[in-house]
Amino acid sequence: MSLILPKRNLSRRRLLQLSGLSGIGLLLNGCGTSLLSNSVSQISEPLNQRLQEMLLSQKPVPEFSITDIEPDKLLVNTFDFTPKIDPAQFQLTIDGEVSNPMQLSMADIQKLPLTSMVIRHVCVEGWAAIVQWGGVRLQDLITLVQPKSSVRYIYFKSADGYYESWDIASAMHPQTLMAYQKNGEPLSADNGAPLRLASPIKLGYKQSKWVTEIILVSKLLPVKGYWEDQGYEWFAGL
Ligand SMILES: Nc1nc2c(c(=O)[nH]1)N[C@H]1C(S)=C(S)[C@@H](COP(=O)(O)O)O[C@H]1N2
Ligand SMILES: [Mo]
Repeated sequence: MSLILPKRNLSRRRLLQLSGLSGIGLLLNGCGTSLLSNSVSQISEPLNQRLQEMLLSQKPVPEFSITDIEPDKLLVNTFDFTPKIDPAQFQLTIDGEVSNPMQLSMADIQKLPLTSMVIRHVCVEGWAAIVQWGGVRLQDLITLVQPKSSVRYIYFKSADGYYESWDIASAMHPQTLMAYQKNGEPLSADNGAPLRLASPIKLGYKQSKWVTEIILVSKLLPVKGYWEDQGYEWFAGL
């Protein structure tokens, strides 16, 4: 029963309404002191044209059904330690080459539309698992911060020191989520709570757990990712 989540398939038009001034104002009522609501008054522009066009060209990957979930197959794969994060104190910072840098609490994030998907997680070490992830679309968070048209890449910093970089098109994909639920339950600390990346289009090592900061940039740095900097492939598409 807890596996069945409401699935909100918002049309693009509806999402733009939500991202617009009036929609966000309604959506975020009641979080008057957060930085998100302070900056919503500045959100009046649509997404830049490059990213808008990118969204139109993206096709979703077929999903599995709830009954396909393999609860025991997702192995915890943590290379250093599991950071202890108090979800009430947690703030996600989104900055870089953007017009509207933001800090969002979990309460702010959970007011945005919830997307749930059942996909296969594939680890390069030779195991895979069908998992349900629930969370906010990364494209919605990116839209909120208003990226400059120069943006091509996105960095993710994690509380355990892990770091990753992605191409912006993969980050804008409709099934790339910042997840806070796994298999219909709140995400556990081991699986990346309070917030982690989840996407059917990238290998497991691209899917950072315990993400604390998202940085939008025009150029890749010499430092690309925890595993990539040890020789693993950077794009790591599935
Ligand atoms: N911050 C952080 N994110 C991470 C890792 C990690 O060690 N630290 N391991 C990666 C790898 S290799 C995989 S397969 C998945 C595993 O996710 P899980 O532990 O929730 O199964 O997390 C990825 N994200
Ligand atoms: Mo992995």
